[in-house]
Amino acid sequence: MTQKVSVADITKHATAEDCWILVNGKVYDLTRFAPEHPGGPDMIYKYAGKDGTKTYNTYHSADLIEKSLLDSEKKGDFDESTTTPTWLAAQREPTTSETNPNDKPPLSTIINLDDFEQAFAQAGAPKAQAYISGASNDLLTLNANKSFWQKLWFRPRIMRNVSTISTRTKMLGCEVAMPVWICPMGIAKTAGPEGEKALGAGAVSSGIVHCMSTAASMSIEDILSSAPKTYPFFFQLYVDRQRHKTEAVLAQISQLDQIKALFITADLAVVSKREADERLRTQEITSVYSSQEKSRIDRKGAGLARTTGGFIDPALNWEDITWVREHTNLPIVIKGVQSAADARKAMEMGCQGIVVSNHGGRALDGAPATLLVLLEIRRDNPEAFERMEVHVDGGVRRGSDVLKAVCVGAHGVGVGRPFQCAVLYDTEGVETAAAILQDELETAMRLCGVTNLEQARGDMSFLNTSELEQYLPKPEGSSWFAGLRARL
Ligand code: 173
Repeated sequence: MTQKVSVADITKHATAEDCWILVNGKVYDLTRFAPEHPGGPDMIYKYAGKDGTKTYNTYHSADLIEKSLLDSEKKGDFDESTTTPTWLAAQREPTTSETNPNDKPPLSTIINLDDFEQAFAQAGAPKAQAYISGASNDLLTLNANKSFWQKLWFRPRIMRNVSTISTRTKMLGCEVAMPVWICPMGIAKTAGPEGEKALGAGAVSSGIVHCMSTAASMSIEDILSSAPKTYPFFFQLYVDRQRHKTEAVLAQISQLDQIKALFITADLAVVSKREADERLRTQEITSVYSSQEKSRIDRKGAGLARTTGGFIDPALNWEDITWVREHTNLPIVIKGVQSAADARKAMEMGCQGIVVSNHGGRALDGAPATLLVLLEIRRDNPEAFERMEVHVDGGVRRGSDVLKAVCVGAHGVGVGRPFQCAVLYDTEGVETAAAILQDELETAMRLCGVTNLEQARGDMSFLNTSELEQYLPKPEGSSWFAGLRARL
């Protein structure tokens, strides 16, 4: 028979050295686990001797805690009959940043992807908003990603009978309605209660693919349950400092037929400085902790990203591709390529694909706009597009951006924040975001005189790149700077 744990019992274990917490009706001893909690120990100590259910459920799948703890740490069922008004009052959150009282605009008023981000800014939980919309330092790369798509112009053809067109294509072996995938993004449950399930189900009804994140707030099985048993997904991998954990993840996903490609994130060796996120978190911590405890908070700020990203292995290097290959037969896609030289390296290592990405401006601020890198690869290493799939993400907000990417040669395009913000409206929001992109892509194709994507793929005669050329790095060895080095 399971042990019953009373309020009096829990409150006896309310310190970092002896820390019991109530989660979903069960009481756990988290003393041993807290220091290794990926979200940082403070997030756990905040609920020592208390009910942490609400916050736990915002970030994690229900079964995670059971999987992470030893049997001896599972203390038993919470005895509801022992609650007192004082204890219940003490369980109220000390911060208001979890919720936002503003109403969200009706979904019918949303007509483009930017509207989703605006709706989220208005009605999403402030902490989630800071995390999702945020990017590194001065947001240089975030803004450049978006604005450079607007410097690439079309050269349309006319009178080409565009009454019937198709956006259907194949990405990494998967038949899709259009060459768009939903980027991997952490903790989607902070955006809406259906979280990653909304991303999965929305992808299914729109005929596109969701690339699920290592940092998801739901288990892989939960996310897969949003789709029919044969529907494809991609999986994004962060390599863990504890390599055996990554090996276990690879073993797990290798068993799952629905996962069709492995995207290894390579552009975030360390979590960068996300100021919006850090400002909010710092405020929250300041209001919760005593001044003595505050000294534990380092000078690097304490945003959600930095406190949860410590597991990411900065030792990751090209040789590790061989190690990953030993643990999976899936196509390997390197996500985060930011130069033609690294695209070549991935190709030479035998990878099946790359994603030209700078993590949506959330990694190195000052990294080039992804469109510029895509063009650089096309100029300096066009073979890459033949020998593997070249994908791109970052700042894509219009179906016409998707067509532009395809004309440069891309096989697929990742879209992130707008989909995450659409989770505010659950699956229907995600479907609406995809339908908007689909409609915009079709319209752009018709108005460019393109009836199917194979006609346009890699055909730069549909594009005018003159405005962008000045921003491209000079080909290797020919720059003024390289000349200067040679003279020294
Ligand atoms: O961009 C991110 O926020 C991100 O990829 C991440 C994932 C896990 C932990 C920290 C950051």
